[in-house]
Amino acid sequence: MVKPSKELVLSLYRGMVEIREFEMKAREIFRSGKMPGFIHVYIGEEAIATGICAQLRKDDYVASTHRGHGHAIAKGISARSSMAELMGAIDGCSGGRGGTMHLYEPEVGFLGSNGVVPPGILIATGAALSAKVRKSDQVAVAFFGDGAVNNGAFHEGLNFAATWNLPVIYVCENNLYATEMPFEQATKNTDVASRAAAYKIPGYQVDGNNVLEVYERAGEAVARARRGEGPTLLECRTYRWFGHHEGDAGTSYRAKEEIAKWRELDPVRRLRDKALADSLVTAEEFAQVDRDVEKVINDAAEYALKSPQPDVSTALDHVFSN
Ligand SMILES: Cc1ncc(C[n+]2csc(CCOP(=O)(O)OP(=O)(O)O)c2C)c(N)n1
Ligand SMILES: [Mg+2]
Repeated sequence: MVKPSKELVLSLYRGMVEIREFEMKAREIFRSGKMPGFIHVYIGEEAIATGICAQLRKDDYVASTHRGHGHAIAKGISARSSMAELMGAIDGCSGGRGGTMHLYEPEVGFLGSNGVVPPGILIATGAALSAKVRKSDQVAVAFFGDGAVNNGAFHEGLNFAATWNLPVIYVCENNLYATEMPFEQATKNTDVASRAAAYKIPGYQVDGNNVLEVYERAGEAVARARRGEGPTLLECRTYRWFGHHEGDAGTSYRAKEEIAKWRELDPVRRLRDKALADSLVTAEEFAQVDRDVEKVINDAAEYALKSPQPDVSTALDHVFSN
């Protein structure tokens, strides 16, 4: 791997810490009973959204999943409007009408978190087709879990994009479980990257808890897509620290030793420890980022908790075309 600059390390660190602190705060608010619906947090997987989105332009596209807060923040939706949306409040990025699984902000290329499991694959494929037709030089990224790869949308999306050389990067966040279902019980071929061969496109397995590795692989895939050479499949191996959603402890179907092993591979701590050991960044510089992010997240929570719910009289707004 190429030696990263100090600026890059600090920027990736900040990106991951912002997602982690956002999710910690969201859990806290959810547990206080103030947040409607239910949420799926991304803690443990921050390196993937951060490393991939750091290679994207603002006008590139991202289609996301039910576990989408990290993707949204990494693509540029502010912590304020993301948290307000989780609260169903009017200052949320979808005006409070979507909530956690419908974060949406086309101005930053974010084509939505998604309550249904695989369609983000097809949404990103469509966005990539549009970019190709318009010759806009944009690329699209689909994030999806291991739970999506045995669904028809995976085959349809990858086959179509490969055939048309579309500028799209398929990012499988393989955290080894789809709700309580271990991936090895859901499929015989657990090597997701190897499936790229079926479509004659490049496929790589990536350490999804190593942000520098994700960043580097994403850079190659994005460059390839922009050159018009077509899609890439990246399988990022990772693990969610907590339950599938808030309320699921995540311990009845996963061994405590397995959870502990993956926590040792904490992507935030790994980046920090490596940069400190290489004397690239000082502890004080990391601490400054931590303090800055804490302010941003506390401010976002305060903002979201103060933001009003939409008025009942507006219930039919955005439903019918005028
Ligand atoms: C079509 C469809 N089937 C089932 C569900 C219920 N469901 C929500 S998340 C999920 C598992 C997703 O697992 P994975 O894709 O691995 O993502 P992860 O939660 O591990 O990040 C399921 C089955 C759904 N939302 N949509
Ligand atoms: Mg999964």
